[in-house]
Amino acid sequence: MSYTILSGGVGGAKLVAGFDALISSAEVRVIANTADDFVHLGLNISPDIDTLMYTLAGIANPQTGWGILDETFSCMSALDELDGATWFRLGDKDLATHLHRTTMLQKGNSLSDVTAALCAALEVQMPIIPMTNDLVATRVHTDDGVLDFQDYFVRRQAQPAVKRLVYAGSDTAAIAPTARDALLRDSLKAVVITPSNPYLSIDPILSIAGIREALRESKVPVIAVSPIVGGQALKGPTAKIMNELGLESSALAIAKHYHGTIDGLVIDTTDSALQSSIEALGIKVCVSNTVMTDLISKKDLAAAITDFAANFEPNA
Ligand code: FO1
Repeated sequence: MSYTILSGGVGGAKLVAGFDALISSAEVRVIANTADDFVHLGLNISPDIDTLMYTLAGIANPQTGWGILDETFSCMSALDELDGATWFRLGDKDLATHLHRTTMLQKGNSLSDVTAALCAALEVQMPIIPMTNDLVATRVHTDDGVLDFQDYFVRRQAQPAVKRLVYAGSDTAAIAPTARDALLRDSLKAVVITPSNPYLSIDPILSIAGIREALRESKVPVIAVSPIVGGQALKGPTAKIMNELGLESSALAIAKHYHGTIDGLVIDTTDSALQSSIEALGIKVCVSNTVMTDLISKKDLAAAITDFAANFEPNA
């Protein structure tokens, strides 16, 4: 039995680590959001791919969730001396990833092939697959103008109020071939949507027509994990964005957001009172602990999802 996971951001990588601890890597594939990617200091940077790669390689910085453990920032310090751009913190080892990815892309390799090569070098077993090999970029329409994603998320610390999100390029971007394979594998048991920020990390993946088509073609349940627990996001600006978009920040609002795409939703025990309202939408509910504080809780959540998928009977 295999699982294909849609993931973006730090929260998503935590659940992927739980699946990695629970199931052999051959049985799990991850489709990563690439709409956070940008060219910075002349380098092609793919943050959500790198967070997954470093997490699965066991070298991710556990405090931030991004970048590499025990990193040095000599290049950033020297760049600062030169009045270069240091707002996006790139560690010396992390820079090697961006330098090598940029070189391989400039030689004409696809992002999928580059990612596979980097994962092989870091001995990451679980396939990490970009949602597309084409350029898609999240642009954040705020009350302070239209911002590129990292400008909004990092430089502006996600402070400007979000009015609209546009995934530029998604209307023509093709699903990566290996991403399509991962969604249509014979052995597939379920597609899992991680508790990433739906607006910033998951919707860009779902904005690719080929992804939506493959999800429709695949006959397996699509199960999401709510990123909102007790009305709050565990990390990042999910609740803030929901409020700015005029939505209540609740697991029920998450169910409504994914309605039509998902068959099941995993909600935290804190939100068990919402179960019947969510089931009324025709979405099956699994109530579990969804707060991942250590490897055990990540693995337990992955186990709760595989049990949910195994006993899945779509709502009558
Ligand atoms: N996030 C920050 O808040 N500050 C940073 O300086 C920063 C640097 C960085 C470098 C490499 C990388 O792969 C990710 C980095 N991130 C940083 C996180 C990144 O903005 C987010 O992980 C995703 O783009 C959104 O999930």
